[in-house]
Amino acid sequence: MIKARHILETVLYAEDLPSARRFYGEVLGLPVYQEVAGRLVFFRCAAQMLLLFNPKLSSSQSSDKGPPAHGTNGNGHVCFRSTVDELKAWQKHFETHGIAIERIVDWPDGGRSLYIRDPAGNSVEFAESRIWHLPELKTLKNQKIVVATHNQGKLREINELLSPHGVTAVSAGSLGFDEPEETESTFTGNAKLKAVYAAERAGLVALADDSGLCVEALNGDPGVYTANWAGPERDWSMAMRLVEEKLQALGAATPEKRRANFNCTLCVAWPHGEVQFFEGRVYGHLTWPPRGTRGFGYDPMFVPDGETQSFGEMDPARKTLMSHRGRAFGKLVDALL
Ligand code: ITT
Repeated sequence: MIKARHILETVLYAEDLPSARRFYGEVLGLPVYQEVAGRLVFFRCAAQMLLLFNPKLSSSQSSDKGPPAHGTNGNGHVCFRSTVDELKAWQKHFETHGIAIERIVDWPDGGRSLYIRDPAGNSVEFAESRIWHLPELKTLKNQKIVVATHNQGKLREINELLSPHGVTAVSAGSLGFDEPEETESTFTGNAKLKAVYAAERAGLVALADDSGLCVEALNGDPGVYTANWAGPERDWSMAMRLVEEKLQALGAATPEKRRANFNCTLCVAWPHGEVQFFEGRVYGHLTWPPRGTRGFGYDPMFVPDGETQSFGEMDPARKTLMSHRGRAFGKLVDALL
């Protein structure tokens, strides 16, 4: 189902427009985009617009060409950013819900707005970003992307997270790409390195995941070196044993002394070089001996807070609901899907 995501315009009302203009322009530092003395001031605010209307004038607007009337004496207003395809989808969506389209405006400088009313009579607009000469927000929807991981466990979870969103994912391994050496000392640095490496080779958007287990009693180790602790053969039983030996050497026998968290940093690299990051964490404790055969890596020894099962015992869908990867993905979905 289509869902509203980003607000393109926020509208505020001020009868004393000069004072409000000073506040938003000089105190908050927003640049003025357009103004009509006494009637309106439009500010640019990063990728959104802040519109200031004098309600006495905006609510009495009567032309049937421009936007429908809205103002504090009448109705409020909100505008959601939409692509051309989304505008078509919204129109169909409102028709199936029996909601009347109040007006469709094709603006002289390009771009289309579609207006409806909410049940309280507020004006709700859906508009292309270009009505404000703003670029479309990026989306991964209906794109083909490379998943820059050689870890089959991660790949499985990432594919499950992406598939409901119409994203076609191919793995870096299936394209024959080798693994870049992870030379950075932070999750962000390594996630970027892997994503940029794959994006440059494939000429496609790439998604990388750098993750790890951080154990409090071990001062955050193995952290970014989590995979290395499993050796070149990626022997996870050995890696878990190594963590356990270090905990036992410290006499860490209670859950409080065995606190740990998984971190996941996702990096999306666009072919022209831009990168975006999304981070998620899950806190819990380490149990011994390992329990369960589901999941991958250190899952059998990690028990998330509030749960009795380890990630290795848990149903995969339940793990995703609370996991570091699931949380990082939630942020990615909000921003890009
Ligand atoms: P790529 O770099 O190819 O993605 P990798 O395994 O080398 O694969 P990392 O460098 O990010 O990946 O290492 C993260 C390690 O942390 C990973 O190998 C797992 O052992 C562990 N890990 C990450 N997420 C996990 C999860 O959900 N459950 C269990 N272990 C996890």
